[in-house]
Amino acid sequence: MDFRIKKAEFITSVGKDGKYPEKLRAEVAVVGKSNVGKSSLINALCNMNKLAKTSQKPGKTRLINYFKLNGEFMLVDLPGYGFAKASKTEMEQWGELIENYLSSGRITHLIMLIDIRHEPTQEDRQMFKYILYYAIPYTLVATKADKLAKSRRKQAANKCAKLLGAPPYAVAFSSETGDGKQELLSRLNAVVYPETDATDGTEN
Ligand SMILES: Nc1nc2c(ncn2[C@@H]2O[C@H](COP(=O)(O)OP(=O)(O)OP(=O)(O)O)[C@@H](O)[C@H]2O)c(=O)[nH]1
Ligand SMILES: [Mg+2]
Repeated sequence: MDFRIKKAEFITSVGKDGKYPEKLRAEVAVVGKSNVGKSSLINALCNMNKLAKTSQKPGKTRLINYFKLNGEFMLVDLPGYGFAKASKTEMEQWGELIENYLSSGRITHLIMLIDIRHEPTQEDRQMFKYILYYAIPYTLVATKADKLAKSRRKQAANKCAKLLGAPPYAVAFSSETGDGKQELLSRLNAVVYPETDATDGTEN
């Protein structure tokens, strides 16, 4: 069945006060280093250009931003790490915000993004360790696939996963071309509606 995002709305931004919104049937969060394309991926999945704010400059998303999808589950945009211009205080604030969130027990699934063109950074490895430590189910996604020739995308994506120390598979994704979008939507469907064997029960 063709799972689609029919409705997406911004709900709230959460800072260090940790006032998370009401929990829905699932909460899927997007993590990765600054500028890797987290907010762009959310927009691509929702077919909305300006739902999550994006920027060419790293460090755009500073808070935990909640979007309610199809009125039933949350997709969460997180601030990125590895932002070169961040001050020490900003890095500490980021650490506190993210660690509190990762350990909150709210996350159903994490989508971890890595740039398809680069080796994982030290911070990517650290993030992956957190994911394993908190035992959060995850999907690895290699972004900006459009920057590589089509013939190289799958292999490069899998290599990113392998270098991270994960099982060697990542979805090759591009928010520019829509590469990997259907695959990621299927993952979302399976994560949000596991009991219905990856169908959302609607007739369409
Ligand atoms: N070519 C290409 N550019 C992309 C892709 N995804 C994002 N970008 C560009 O990368 C830049 C950063 O994208 P964002 O979505 O704002 O990145 P982010 O991970 O949310 O960054 P922070 O909020 O700073 O953590 C923007 O200029 C996007 O247009 C992609 O798939 N392909
Ligand atoms: Mg962002």
